Amino acid sequence: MLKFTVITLFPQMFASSLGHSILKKAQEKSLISVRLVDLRDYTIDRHRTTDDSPYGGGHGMVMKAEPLVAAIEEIRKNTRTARVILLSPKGKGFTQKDAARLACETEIVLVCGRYEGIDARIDFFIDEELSIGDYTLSGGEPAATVVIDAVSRLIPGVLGNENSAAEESFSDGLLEYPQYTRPEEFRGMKVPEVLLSGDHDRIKRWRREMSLRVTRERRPDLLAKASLTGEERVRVFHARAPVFVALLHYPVYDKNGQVVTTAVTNMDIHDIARSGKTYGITRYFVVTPVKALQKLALKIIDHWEAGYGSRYNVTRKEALALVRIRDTLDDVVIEIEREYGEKPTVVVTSARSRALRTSFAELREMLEKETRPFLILLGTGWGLTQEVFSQADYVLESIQGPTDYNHLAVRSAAAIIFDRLLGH
Ligand code: 9D3
Repeated sequence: MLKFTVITLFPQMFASSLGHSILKKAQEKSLISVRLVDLRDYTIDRHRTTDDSPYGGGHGMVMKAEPLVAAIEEIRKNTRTARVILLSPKGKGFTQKDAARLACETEIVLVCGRYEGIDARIDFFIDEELSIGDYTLSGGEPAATVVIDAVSRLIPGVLGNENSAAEESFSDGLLEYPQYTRPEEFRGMKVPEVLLSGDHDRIKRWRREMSLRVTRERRPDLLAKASLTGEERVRVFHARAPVFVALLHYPVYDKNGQVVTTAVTNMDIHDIARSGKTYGITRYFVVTPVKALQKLALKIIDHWEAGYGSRYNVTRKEALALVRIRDTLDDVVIEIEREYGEKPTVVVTSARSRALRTSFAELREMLEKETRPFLILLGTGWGLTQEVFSQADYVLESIQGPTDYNHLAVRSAAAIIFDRLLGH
């Protein structure tokens, strides 16, 4: 039996929530009890006041400490083990973990505040302070109701089926899979075929998959803490479009608008590889038709991959493993298509602002929703040529700082683009 005692100015507010359904049954079965203590009964003055104006001035009223402490001490006299909890907007956020912890107590005292706050000296008479979320309530009563409900459900016998609580959301840290009941078709919407299949193994896998997807979509913060298998962890984080990057050294413009081949640089290879590795880029193509420059690029990579550098700096080796040197953009597109069975969606970037740009947010959303491969093209020199632009499916908006100086190194632009499209 878990005893709740609620100290409140409005005991009537609890009648409805405690008088129905699960909490009503839990009390009838003596699995929990709820005693409502009217704070007004612990006032000491003729007017039975519970609030007063704040020292130091300011609007609103402050809840007096004396009646609250009188009520708490009276309760503590009878039960030394009672855990006294103040519901307050500045408390620690109440979670399922707290509910599980509190379900092991024998007596919980919930103190509900009203007005703009409570005299700070109450702190010495309470064990902990809980909030139920980042929004403003009119008082602690709805929060106390929430705590009683969430805690009671975890007490053995309160729910009809012992497993229902465990099966629900948050138990394994994931959101719930979608549920359906009769009819099989409603307003043209059919129940997923798998649920009618009778194949319980398949149903279980489908539900797990849907839980993972909905959690990734709506509460990616939960995934980090959820209990996933290693395989699930990999799958759920790759259930997005694979993103390829190509750094084009040809065809690009020089500063006079001539189509040229630029030189391959050590730093562009290294730095974009490291940013790419950090943001989960699938592969980084360095495109140049010049054999001598290809050789140079390979030498740089080989030094860090297999040569002395591989022992000197292991993390750099991991990043450089993403790099491939290719002759032309067409070779890159064909290679991705061969591997993924689908032509990549080509996205070009440019420092110049133009009409009809796809925003970072739009592309980010596409990358999250889709599974077809994307190829992001980065230009060297004075930018990608018109010919490359005409091959593209999307033109990404340019990066704009607060000044009119706009001369980012391509590796800096790459890092910013990766963060905007793929950063947490
Ligand atoms: C001056 C700023 N306000 C804090 C946000 C004052 C204030 C507003 C509302 C002080 C107390 C309240 C009443 N709220 C609660 O007692 C409360 C609460 C909440 O407002 N949000 C989330 N959880 C809780 S638990 C208790």
